[in-house]
Amino acid sequence: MSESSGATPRLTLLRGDITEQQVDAIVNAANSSLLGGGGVDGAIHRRGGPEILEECRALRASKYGRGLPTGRAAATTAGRLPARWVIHTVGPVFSSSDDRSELLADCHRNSLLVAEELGARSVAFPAISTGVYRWPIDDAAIIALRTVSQAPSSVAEIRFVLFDDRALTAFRQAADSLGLPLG
Ligand code: AR6
Repeated sequence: MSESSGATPRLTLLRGDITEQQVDAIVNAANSSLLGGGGVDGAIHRRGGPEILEECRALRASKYGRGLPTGRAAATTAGRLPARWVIHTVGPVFSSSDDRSELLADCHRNSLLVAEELGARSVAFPAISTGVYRWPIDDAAIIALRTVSQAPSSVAEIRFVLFDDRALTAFRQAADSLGLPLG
């Protein structure tokens, strides 16, 4: 059995600001342009400084000329942030008529794959798609936690950083209903 398929990452939930996290990699809820936006994306670029945008532009000029597709993930430096890397992923916009849950799950799976390629041991996620993209927080929490708990990973700690009490409560309840132990 490979090292990565044997380990179970420690799962933690906390209320806070993802830009302040002392982890190897933080995940950004970006958009396909990779050129910044509001919400967590805006905060990461603002606090991380121009180096992040420079690397995003380089990704657009090379591998992702048409933008980063929804559900995919790509890494840059974290600039001035305490983390070493930012893993940018593009969540789906919520739709009540079209089930895009697999795309939201892909964001989590692909971000963890990129983290593994980087050699990151600790990764912090925001609640992807639950802001501007309007995904209901209770459902997003179930998808996020179920996906990371099922993805084989050599990452030692997966941390969800929730911006408000409502989101923290939703993630705690989701962990409880999925029977996931929290570290
Ligand atoms: N730390 C942790 N969580 C945060 C922070 C922060 N500093 N700031 C906001 N949140 P959103 P989306 C929470 O809108 O829904 C951007 O313009 C927020 O409360 O950032 O995936 C991008 O460029 C919410 O729960 O991302 C895209 O265009 C969660 O982060 C679009 O928004 C996600 O909210 C992506 O929309």
